[in-house]
Amino acid sequence: MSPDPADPAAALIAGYRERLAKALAQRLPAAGQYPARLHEAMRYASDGGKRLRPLLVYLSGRALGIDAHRLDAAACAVEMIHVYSLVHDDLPAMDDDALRRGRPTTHIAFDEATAILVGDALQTLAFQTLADDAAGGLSASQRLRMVAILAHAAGSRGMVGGQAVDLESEHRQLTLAELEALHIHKTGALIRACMQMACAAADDCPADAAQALDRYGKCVGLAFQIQDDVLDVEGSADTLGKTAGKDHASGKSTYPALLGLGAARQRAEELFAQAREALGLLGTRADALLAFTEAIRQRAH
Ligand code: GRG
Repeated sequence: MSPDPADPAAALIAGYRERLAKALAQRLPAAGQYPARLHEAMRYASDGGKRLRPLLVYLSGRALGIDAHRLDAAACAVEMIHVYSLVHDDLPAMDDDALRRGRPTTHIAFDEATAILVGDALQTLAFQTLADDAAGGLSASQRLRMVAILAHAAGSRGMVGGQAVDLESEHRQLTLAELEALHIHKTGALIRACMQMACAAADDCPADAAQALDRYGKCVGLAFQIQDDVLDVEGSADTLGKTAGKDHASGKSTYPALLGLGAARQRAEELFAQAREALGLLGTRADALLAFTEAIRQRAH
């Protein structure tokens, strides 16, 4: 998902990636700090990944003319919530996965109880990060707004709610509308929150720009999840296992299983096109966000 380094948007994105790595390293508890093992596990879990959500925060902020230092806390906070969700999702009580980001999952590398605590601690640290961010130069009401946006997106009316329905769906087949609602909550809500937090960092975000970014966020969030389902099927040797609306490996309903691979790809393409269209209103200021959207669209994993 790395754009061409000769391209100016790619250099900008690489710069934001580095910026995020530094900002995150500063905010995560230092190695060796009491309790050392938990903090080591938090750092382990937070390492790597595409950093899609923080990049969306920085690039949306750029499209609104906001200085990156005002966005550091939001970029870190959304990544902390995302990492916590992955750590918990990988637990035996949920997806029971042994590998994540090409390495043993946190509960395998450490232990199950530690992985639960890593998720808990990353979640609280996300909100502390937003609340404490005096260096970002945001007003208290802007920080409060970000806390509210992120809490709503991560909670039972957002990501956690989507996860709950996802778990229920192992026992019954979802309709397409139910699957779409699940994804809008489980994956889409946090992605949409990236754009909303960028808007909150603007001192005076024009309503039409906020609406355009929100529409963009909704489309990209859903497209990303459909694409994830498609990539899962394409990466699986046993594509025949995805029939009758369910992924036989996980028992869950997926887009390719419900619609067929071609129609699922087409649905993702439509949503990416709508996302691009939404950015039109922001003009050239959104060029880097547009380039990043294209890199997401073309990702292979
Ligand atoms: C356990 C509360 C709780 C929530 C879990 C998002 C989620 C909710 C679980 C992840 C399940 C999953 C693999 C969904 C597919 C789309 C997705 C969110 C993939 C992982 O995100 P990436 O690709 O991961 O951005 P990296 O590792 O690049 O950060």
